[in-house]
Amino acid sequence: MRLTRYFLPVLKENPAEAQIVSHRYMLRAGMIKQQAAGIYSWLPLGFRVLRRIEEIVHQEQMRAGHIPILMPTIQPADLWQESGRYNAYGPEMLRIRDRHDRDMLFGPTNEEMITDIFRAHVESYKSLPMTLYHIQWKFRDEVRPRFGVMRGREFLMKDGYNFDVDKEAALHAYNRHMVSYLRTYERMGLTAIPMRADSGPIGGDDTHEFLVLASTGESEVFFDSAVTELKLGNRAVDYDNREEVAAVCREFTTLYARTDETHDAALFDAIPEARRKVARGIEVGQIFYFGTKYSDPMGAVVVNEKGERVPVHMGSHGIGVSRLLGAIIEASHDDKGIIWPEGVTPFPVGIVNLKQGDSAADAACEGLYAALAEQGLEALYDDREERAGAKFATMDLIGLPWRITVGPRGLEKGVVELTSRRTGESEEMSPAAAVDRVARVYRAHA
Ligand code: P5A
Repeated sequence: MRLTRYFLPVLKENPAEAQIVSHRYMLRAGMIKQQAAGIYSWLPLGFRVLRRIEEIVHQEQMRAGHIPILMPTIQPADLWQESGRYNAYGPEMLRIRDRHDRDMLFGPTNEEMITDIFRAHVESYKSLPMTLYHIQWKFRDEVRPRFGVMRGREFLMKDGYNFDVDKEAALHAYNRHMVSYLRTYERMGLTAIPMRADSGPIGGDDTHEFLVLASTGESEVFFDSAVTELKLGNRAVDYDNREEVAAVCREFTTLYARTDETHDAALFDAIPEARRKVARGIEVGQIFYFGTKYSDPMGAVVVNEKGERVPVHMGSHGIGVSRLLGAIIEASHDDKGIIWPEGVTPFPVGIVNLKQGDSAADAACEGLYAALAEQGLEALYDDREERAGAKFATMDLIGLPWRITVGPRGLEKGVVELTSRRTGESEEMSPAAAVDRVARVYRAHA
């Protein structure tokens, strides 16, 4: 993408309404525009990151054997009356009446609708286990929408729902989600710690939230610092192997890690003092096992192996897809701007032409641009007639992990400069070597 042909409405000034760094940088980098409290348009740069995050979520869900679908944003109230949540949900639910005076709502979550789909089509345990998920906009009329996409009213969620014949099978689905979430967040460059939490309006006894530590986080968390060292890494996990999946979950949930809702001071005090941490965190996901809470009242039953009709066991599992942009920026930035992890960056690399219009510099940039494209890497080429300082400031603000700087002086020696946004370190090398280096970094992330 050439910057002169792109739409990147960068702001020079700090927007007054932004209280936290991610919100400030998302506005300044021209990623989002507020349309109403907690409701945003996604401008090209923000939309690219959102799509990257969705892609990783899809890949990891499908790797775990979960099936993508798409349910509507608008739901009929009847379904929620059946489950008993229509009145219980309160003012967070945006209630709508259509022209026929039918009560509708903008979905804050989809437990009822998915249960309705299931009961219409599935009759036997032979179709199980099954997990369906979608990535769809939700609306919650939050009392205090704030911090940009972090607590929106309209926000993008991945929500998945498992259907199993009994509790044991459903707990395997719960564990499978936990492992797939760990992998999902790691691919985004995040450490998200599963913490025992409270189930709130979704219901059920078993629930974990995934928290990214950040001083601006809305949740108070208590944990053993050793938990932050755990990594799933590239290990292969067989998602069908109950014991193997459960073992990974034990590894990640045995050390003390809880939100304030479930905090237990006595257990916490038993941790060696140097490892006892109280901090703040951003909730980027939550998983639930709630058994037959929805299948019972809504009549979602299957015939089990013994020929008995039993309500199906369910859980639901959510990732805050749009919130993740904010969480990643909170976890990865400096005073000049965002530092995107390679896994989610809007463009893998930026090209800065120090002297636009200089025939050697222009030709070298075009050459780099084409060579990167050949490697499957779409560079963002700053081809504006701007001062070098302004170009660097834009690149630093939007946070591409790698920058190739091209100028007439370097080209006389046959070199360009490759700079890491994270370390700030620069190295001179031939254009071909720079392309090769960047391509190698991204191959490692593929
Ligand atoms: C699980 C999937 C649920 O709704 N039902 C379907 C369950 N869980 S949840 O914890 O309430 O939400 C899942 C994740 O969505 C994100 N989230 C938000 N993101 C931005 N703005 C909001 N107002 C908002 N509310 C929830 C969180 O990441 C949460 O973990």
